[in-house]
Amino acid sequence: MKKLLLIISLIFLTGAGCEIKQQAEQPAQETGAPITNEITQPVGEATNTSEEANISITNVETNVNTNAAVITPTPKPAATPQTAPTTTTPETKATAPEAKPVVPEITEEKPMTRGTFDPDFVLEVYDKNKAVDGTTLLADNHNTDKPRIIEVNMLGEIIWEYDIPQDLKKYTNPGLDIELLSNNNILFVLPGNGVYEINRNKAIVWSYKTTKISHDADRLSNGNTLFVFGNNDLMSDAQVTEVNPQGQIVWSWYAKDYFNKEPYASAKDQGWTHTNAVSRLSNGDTLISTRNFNMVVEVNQTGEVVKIIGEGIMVEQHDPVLLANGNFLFANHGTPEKAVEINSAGNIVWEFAISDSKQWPVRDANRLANGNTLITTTTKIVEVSKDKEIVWSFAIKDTSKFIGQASAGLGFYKAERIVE
Ligand SMILES: [Ca+2]
Ligand SMILES: [Ca+2]
Repeated sequence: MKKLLLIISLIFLTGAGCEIKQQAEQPAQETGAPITNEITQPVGEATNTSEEANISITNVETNVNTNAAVITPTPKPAATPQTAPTTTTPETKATAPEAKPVVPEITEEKPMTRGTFDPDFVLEVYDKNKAVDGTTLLADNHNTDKPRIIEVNMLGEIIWEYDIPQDLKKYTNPGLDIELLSNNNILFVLPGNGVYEINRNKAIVWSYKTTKISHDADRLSNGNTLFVFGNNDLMSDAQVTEVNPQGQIVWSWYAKDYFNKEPYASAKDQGWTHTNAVSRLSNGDTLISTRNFNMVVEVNQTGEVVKIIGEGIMVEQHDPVLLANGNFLFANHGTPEKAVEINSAGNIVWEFAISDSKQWPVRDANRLANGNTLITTTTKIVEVSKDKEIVWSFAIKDTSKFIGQASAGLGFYKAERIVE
């Protein structure tokens, strides 16, 4: 039986590009001497997904052309394949104290779906042993001429892409929200325009058009779609609306019915409430992130507020999620911005700070199956372990235009790790 050894070694250096090197050695058919074939091609050109290979990933020095990758086609294992693992010893430069070698070893591996690496991005960290294997679906608006939804593999290669239609590309802010549906379609929000469902062939299969939508939409288990409106919302607006597949409004929630009183009534920052997230809980209640109130409210089916969550801790929070353990995880603004987990008593039980101003603002935090957290900032999507080690980091390479308020409508917005 063939045995496949996969060695992944990764060094990340600040500003480094990424080189992918596939290597294999096996006895030459006649001489027994190792043979190595190398071809050079840009990252992202067709890569062989069917051949079995030993893969090593090495970030290269900053002066290396990051388009260049050395890819060595791997012969099928010989009758007596070499089984001893080879270890790549990372180079550590004195000038790059951040260098962080990781040498995970995996003995069996389902082939990764390969794609095209966009040189505008950089895969800064990939710890094969600690990251949750899968793909990452994200909204990408680092090039405002080409806002898109992309799915990348763990190497950061794009394996699926949907460009927002040209006539709609101005509707990306605030909140180009994306969500993978159970039918493998993708639901996304174009703020100020509508919510769309597309299939993997990039055909729009459902939509609901309204100018009063922003930030977040969810497909519910009954087939309805729930969305928020918080971009310059008025007291007369519904902050949350649920529509059925036929586009009829079946439920709505008006903050004015409960919060037309101080200190809430006078709130104002890009709208009255700037409500930016909603989710339907298993008990039928609805969790609503009223950003300008710095809290999340749980409302019952008649819209009555039954619980206030995060008061005193939340600061312009984004995308709160109720975890399986009853805690809440959310992206929190403030200085520094953080991903924060609080328990049902309202105490912080975990947090991860993002102090790099180029990553402002932080707008998504998702808990993954192994306890890691996927955090989406404007210029990076980072996966961090429970003990706060960054185990995967996918970044926009050129952050020069990410300055202050201009960053809010640029770059990444939300991301989901998809695990089969
Ligand atoms: Ca959503
Ligand atoms: Ca989320």
